[in-house]
Amino acid sequence: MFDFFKKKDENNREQTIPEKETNVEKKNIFSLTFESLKKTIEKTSESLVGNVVKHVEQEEVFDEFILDDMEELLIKADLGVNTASSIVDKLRKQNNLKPSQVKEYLQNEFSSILQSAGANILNYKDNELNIYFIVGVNGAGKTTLIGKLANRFKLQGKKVLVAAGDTFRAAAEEQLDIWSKRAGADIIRNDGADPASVVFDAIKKAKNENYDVILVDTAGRLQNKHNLMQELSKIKNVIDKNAPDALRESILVLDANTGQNGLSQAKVFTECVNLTSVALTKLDGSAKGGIIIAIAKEMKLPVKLIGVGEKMEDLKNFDAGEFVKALFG
Ligand SMILES: Nc1nc2c(ncn2[C@@H]2O[C@H](COP(=O)(O)OP(=O)(O)OP(=O)(O)O)[C@@H](O)[C@H]2O)c(=O)[nH]1
Ligand SMILES: [Mg+2]
Repeated sequence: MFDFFKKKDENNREQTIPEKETNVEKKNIFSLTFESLKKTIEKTSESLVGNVVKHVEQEEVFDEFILDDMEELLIKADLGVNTASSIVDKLRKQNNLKPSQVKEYLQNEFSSILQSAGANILNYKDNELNIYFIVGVNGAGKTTLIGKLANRFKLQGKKVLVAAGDTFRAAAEEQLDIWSKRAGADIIRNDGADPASVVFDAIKKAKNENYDVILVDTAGRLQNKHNLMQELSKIKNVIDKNAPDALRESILVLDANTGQNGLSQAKVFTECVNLTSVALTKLDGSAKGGIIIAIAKEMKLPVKLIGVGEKMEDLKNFDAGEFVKALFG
């Protein structure tokens, strides 16, 4: 499979791959099969759907006790208080619904919430510079995501530059260096420098040398550290000012196991850098994937990528329709 893309790369990088073939390859490399998706979100499905449905569906009517229980179970499944109560409040008003229909009701609700957050496809413009600004708390999986994304873009024949904007943590640049070498991407690093200046240099190089993609790594930071959050705004301003015509995505990397704290992360990070999407990492084995729905509902932010393991190829596209089907399937 990989040879297919590599061959295209070596022979003629500019040539468009016929759409039909691209889709086939994308489905194989960049998407989980339905069965793997089901397995990956098994625990999330149990907590978000299985537990609720089991508790509710045998009842005769939706009385206040059952509705309260349902709300509590949804909150426990990392849906967040606001999203859980809005789903239950809506149900309260639909007095013709029976508890036996709870599964169908939840499925429709989750689908429409995810759809209303926007498209799941990572934005990319051909023949333009595409800048992906990667932010998140410590250890969320930012550097790993960049390595995986660099690999993905290289497989698609793109010219990729990685900007080592984490000049803070010891060995961060080294880690990024290893990932970019593995992916075959170039790197800009300037150990100990101001991250904004590394990003400035990266944009300059990318423009001069016609890169397709810049992936900007940043140091992990807790959302309550005001100074560090200000530093992110500064980097974002450098990107906006120096590459106003580039396609720009600001991606929040969220560890799926963070649960509801992810909402507070999304709120503060988006205030600083105007997020366009979320990458949910470590979904493999997590029972807390319900946060995807809370973020869609409260922040109107689409999840575009999911991390399902530590290896290069363990980055997959998120497909809201398939996700809901697998949750309920
Ligand atoms: N199982 C699993 N592990 C992951 C995934 N993504 C990242 N990890 C692991 O999470 C750990 C942290 O990953 P990093 O990429 O270093 O995280 P980071 O956000 O760059 O960390 P800081 O730069 O310290 O803030 C590593 O051990 C990764 O292998 C994933 O999707 N699944
Ligand atoms: Mg890192």
